[in-house]
Amino acid sequence: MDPGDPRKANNERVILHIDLDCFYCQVEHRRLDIPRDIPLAVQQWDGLIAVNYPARARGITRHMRAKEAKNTCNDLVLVHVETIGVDEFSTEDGGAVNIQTLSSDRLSKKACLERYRLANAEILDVLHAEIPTCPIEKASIDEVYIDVTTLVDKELSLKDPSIDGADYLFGWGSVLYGEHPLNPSSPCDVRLSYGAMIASRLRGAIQTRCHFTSSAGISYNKLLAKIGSAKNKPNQQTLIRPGVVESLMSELPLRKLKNFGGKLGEELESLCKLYINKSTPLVVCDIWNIPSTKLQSKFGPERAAWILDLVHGLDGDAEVVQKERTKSMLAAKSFAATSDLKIISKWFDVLASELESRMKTDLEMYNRRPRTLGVSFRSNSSSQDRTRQSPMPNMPGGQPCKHTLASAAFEIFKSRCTSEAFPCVRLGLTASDFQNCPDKKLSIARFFPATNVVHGASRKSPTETGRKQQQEQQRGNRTPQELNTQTHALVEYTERKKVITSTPSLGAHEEVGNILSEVDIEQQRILLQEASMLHRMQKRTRDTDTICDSSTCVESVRKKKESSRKKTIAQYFS
Ligand code: DCP
Ligand code: CA
Ligand code: CA
Repeated sequence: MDPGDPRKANNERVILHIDLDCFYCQVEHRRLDIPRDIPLAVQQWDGLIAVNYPARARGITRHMRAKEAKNTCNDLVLVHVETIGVDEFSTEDGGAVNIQTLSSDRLSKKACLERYRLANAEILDVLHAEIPTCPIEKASIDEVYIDVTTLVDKELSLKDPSIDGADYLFGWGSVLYGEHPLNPSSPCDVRLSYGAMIASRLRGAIQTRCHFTSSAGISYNKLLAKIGSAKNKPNQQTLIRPGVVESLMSELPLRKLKNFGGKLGEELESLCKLYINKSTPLVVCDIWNIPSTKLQSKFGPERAAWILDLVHGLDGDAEVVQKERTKSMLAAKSFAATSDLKIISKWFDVLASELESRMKTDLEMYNRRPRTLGVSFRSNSSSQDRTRQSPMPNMPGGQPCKHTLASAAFEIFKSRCTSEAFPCVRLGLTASDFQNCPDKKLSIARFFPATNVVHGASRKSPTETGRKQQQEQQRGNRTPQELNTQTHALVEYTERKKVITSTPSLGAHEEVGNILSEVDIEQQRILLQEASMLHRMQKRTRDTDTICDSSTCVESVRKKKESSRKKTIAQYFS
């Protein structure tokens, strides 16, 4: 940032952005029990919409045609998204709808993404259980922002003053962006280091309970946290400190910055090209070369200031807004132009079937019902959908019913849409305006009852009590050797963390992630302190050439600290 620039970052918050790695692929790996090292892609009709990392290494990219991908990598596993349709499109029974999992006919079926939405709900459930007090904002089907500032503040207030400040500056497996190590006398660095610990724990919990890897960005605002999570994919986390924005923006492709993906990005690119002549692709900080007067005349003073803020890594301290439930549900389908009401009616059967399934799930999970039904349509002479809304019809027995939805939608269409809709190329059904139902308290935990079955379509996640019992059991079942291995892993990890700019091996990282995911924040704090002490003890004994294994360290630490601690690492692991 230009030293004369009045912009100043508020770096007092700690924001995490967690993004799942090749999300749809991981859902399919888990569902079909396909080993993670097999190249796999998820296709929707002809095109690929998700590609796993082994397949990426073999040259497969998103948007490739399925056939081309198979030619490039002949052992690529292709999984088609779930489809939903009406048999032969000519059912006589009022629209019996089958959900099929085969790659199938685009002309009579629609893609259904419900299994990925459910996987997302599982992840949110894990996050809420881990950090119930922090705002979590669902940003898309596979990413969240989390404001962990209050948690970090609490941790800092509990910090053991006898422990050297520098010992808190672990990256917890983070790749530290930029050249400089974390600075123990920088309050922001210390806070971000704690944020990294929490990110590591959350990723460990997602891995342990859902069997998904994720990547995270840790920074002081949402904009930078999001850049961070994409920086070192897959299965890593990146810590972005103040002071590195210039170098960050000098390597970030212009169109990759949030808000610059669409038309605005295009306009900025054209402007940049007037002022710089370069053969390499434009990066965000190239915008710094556009004279501010030009930016202002093109976008107006307010928008120009906003653009410059973004380019300087400032997002107006956008808040993390607690948001996890959709405000509306849309099932939509594009098709060849038609004015045939019979065909329209069949598409409403398909759309109603999907909406019914989603409304049922939502009712189970969140105990709420939509009050408004929307019918949207597009004629082939228009580029936009139009919508007609109506109160949601009463459902028999209060349960979402596809027949009721389909006939209500068809009636709305016939009475209020046909004059503008034909020839029609797209239809949609929307449920919105949700209202909580009285009485029953249902939760996502109830929706995934029973035990932690990991594979298959009927994956279930444990209730909170079940989870705790399971953890107790797992802990109790560990052999001394296993416990010692974990202690070693933690100690070894502590040492690795000292070299924060290097990426720790995934093995050690996962192991520590697993340990962290099983303990609450208080125990985590103790583990952190103990681990740093073990590290120092080991270092000291090495320095004096004394032979000392980690169990001796554990014992001496335990003795030394026994009186002042409720629980030590030795107790925890023995
Ligand atoms: N998706 C889609 N169509 C797109 C982009 C994404 O259907 N044009 C779906 C498939 C992805 C999921 O959304 O799995 C999440 O999108 P991401 O952009 O986060 O991509 P991935 O999670 O697949 O990969 P990465 O590891 O790069 O985040
Ligand atoms: Ca992703
Ligand atoms: Ca994403």
